[in-house]
Amino acid sequence: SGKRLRVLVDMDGVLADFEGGFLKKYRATYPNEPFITLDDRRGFWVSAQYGQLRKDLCEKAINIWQSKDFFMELEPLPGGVEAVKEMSKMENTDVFICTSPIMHYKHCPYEKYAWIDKHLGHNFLEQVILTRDKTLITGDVLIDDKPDIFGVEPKPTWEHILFTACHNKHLSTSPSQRRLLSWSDDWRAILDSKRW
Ligand code: UMP
Repeated sequence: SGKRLRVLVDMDGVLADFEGGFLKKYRATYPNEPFITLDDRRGFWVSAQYGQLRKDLCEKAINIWQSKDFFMELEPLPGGVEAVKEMSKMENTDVFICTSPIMHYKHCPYEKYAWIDKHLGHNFLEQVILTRDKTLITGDVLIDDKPDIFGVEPKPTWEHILFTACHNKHLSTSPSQRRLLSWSDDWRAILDSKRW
């Protein structure tokens, strides 16, 4: 006891179904273009894998998440909203949503706030951190589906818990890298392991 636990939770791929939302809108927008099933997704960058499929598909992919209503209409991933609500009610626990908006800022930052308002409630907007560099943010844990999180701070305070996603499930990670397989996995044990 004594010190409060600070939990940072990523949004895309952890709370909101970015991959599923992308594939659905990509296929609806470009019904005659090839696509990559979620099972065949490899690597964090969707645009890079589409660019490898065919050069011009990189730009077509980017166009999908730059469009109005893309971020707003993402479905919640199973159990995520419930888990975040539960951990925010725990004693000595502070939860923040730590998310990197795309640089095409017309819709994304607004829609991220609107999504959190809709699914977690207006008061939860106090807990939002928009940053392109998560290494600057101090916390005990960062639950994030991106395998490599780097920035200007070489020694971030948080332990990165890799949240399993279609693009990272086949990755062999170092033995020290802990994973959360889904929100059905034991996230409470991970939090408890970081308490004093
Ligand atoms: N993103 C891209 N290109 C991709 C895949 C995702 O720009 O190929 C964006 C969408 C999210 C952001 O807004 O990157 C990921 O942010 P974090 O999950 O790291 O917070």
